[in-house]
Amino acid sequence: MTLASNNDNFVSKNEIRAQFSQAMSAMYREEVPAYGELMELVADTNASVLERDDSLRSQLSQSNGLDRITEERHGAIRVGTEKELFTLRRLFAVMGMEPVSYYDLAVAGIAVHSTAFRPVAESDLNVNPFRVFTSLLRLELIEDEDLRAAAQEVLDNREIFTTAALNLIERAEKQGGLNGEDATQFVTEALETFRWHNKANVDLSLYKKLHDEHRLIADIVSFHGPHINHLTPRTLDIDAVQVGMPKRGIDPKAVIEGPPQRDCPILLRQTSFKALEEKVLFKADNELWDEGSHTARFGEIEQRGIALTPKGRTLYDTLLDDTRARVRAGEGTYQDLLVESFKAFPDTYGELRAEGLAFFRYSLSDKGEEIARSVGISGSLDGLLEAGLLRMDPIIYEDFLPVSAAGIFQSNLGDGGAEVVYSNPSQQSFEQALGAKVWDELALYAELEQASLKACLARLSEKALKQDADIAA
Ligand code: OOG
Ligand code: NI
Repeated sequence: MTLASNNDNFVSKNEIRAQFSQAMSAMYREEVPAYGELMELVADTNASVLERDDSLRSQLSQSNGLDRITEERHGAIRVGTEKELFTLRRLFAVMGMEPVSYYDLAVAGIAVHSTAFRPVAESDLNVNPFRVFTSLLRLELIEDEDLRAAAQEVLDNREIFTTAALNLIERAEKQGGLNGEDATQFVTEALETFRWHNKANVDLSLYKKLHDEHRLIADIVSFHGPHINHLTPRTLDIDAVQVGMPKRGIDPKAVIEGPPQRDCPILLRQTSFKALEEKVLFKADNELWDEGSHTARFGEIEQRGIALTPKGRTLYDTLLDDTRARVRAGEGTYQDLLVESFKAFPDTYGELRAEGLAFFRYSLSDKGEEIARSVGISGSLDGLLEAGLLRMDPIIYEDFLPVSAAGIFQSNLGDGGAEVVYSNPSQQSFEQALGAKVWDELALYAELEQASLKACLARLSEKALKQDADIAA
């Protein structure tokens, strides 16, 4: 199949991304059958939620979300070198995915820092929201000098991109896009970078040393490329899917990460099934292979809620910290204490707005449309909302939560992994490797809110201003 192209003869980036995310999904379903099973469970759950919840259906169609339900998903990869990250940025740019936000996953006790490549504009997110959470290994945080050198050598000698992919990236950059044939080939070639390899790039002894240092370091260094380690469909009822997993023979992690269940969902809740142990062949002498195994790949689900302002995010972080401190103090179960702590987080959209805790998209209500057409009006946001002229819908959080990611990491490292929490952010060195600055996600949400409000105010006041001008004339 050749992708349709626009007037410049270039296929739109959104279209390339949609094709890529579909190809990735098909590949992963084949590689990890439990993921296919999870996708079916999620589709069934979403369908029954939409059947019983008319207001959610209306809200989703208002914010163009209805078509996105089954498409909504992210994936995650981990790379070993600055050069790999730099080229990945260029590869994702061909599909309209840009680095948003900086995450220091040292909070998970892991020597990586990360960003998420995703569409930035709301209209592009609406076409296809696919994101790839991308982590860069920080080899400098490994203390053992010999091990660090051995890992560096393996990484320096691998090429994670096909030659054709590299050529097509360059062509896309030079031309400003790809034609149908090139775009189709690009998707095929780009996919190769994320494929699973059951033959390792190292011998068993180096693998074991890397693994002893940290399982994720072994995962990053030992293979030919950054295999996709999970994909994540969106669910409308994460609690139902969590309960439904064991019934389908899927083994979920113990708790759902993020905020508790609420009337007005905030940020991001996520859970996963535990990573599978897979057979791997390790390099041995005389072109022979040693048999071993590696545990890395899993499936995850996410449920997204409203994006929080800095004030809202601070409250979220504080309540989460409180919960964790109380669990450590033995005051109760994580789940109970989480629910209790979060009683302090307002749970109506009215309060969330009035207290400046969350971001909203404004549009004219039917009454507002009527007024705009007939007389026009101006007024404050509060006044216009009170008069029922504006409608407000949540702006959905499109990014990630490092503490939640840490929870997902931990559950996939096997039980008994000690909780190491330290922080060692270095956004500047990350951006230097990336060859670009990351977008500030909070600024993006604030801009979206302001733009929606401005558009409403302009429409409402158009007639009123015109009448004022007519009177003056
Ligand atoms: C990244 C984990 C982050 C999420 O959903 O928070 C992530 C990884 O496992 O490499 O995907
Ligand atoms: Ni994830």
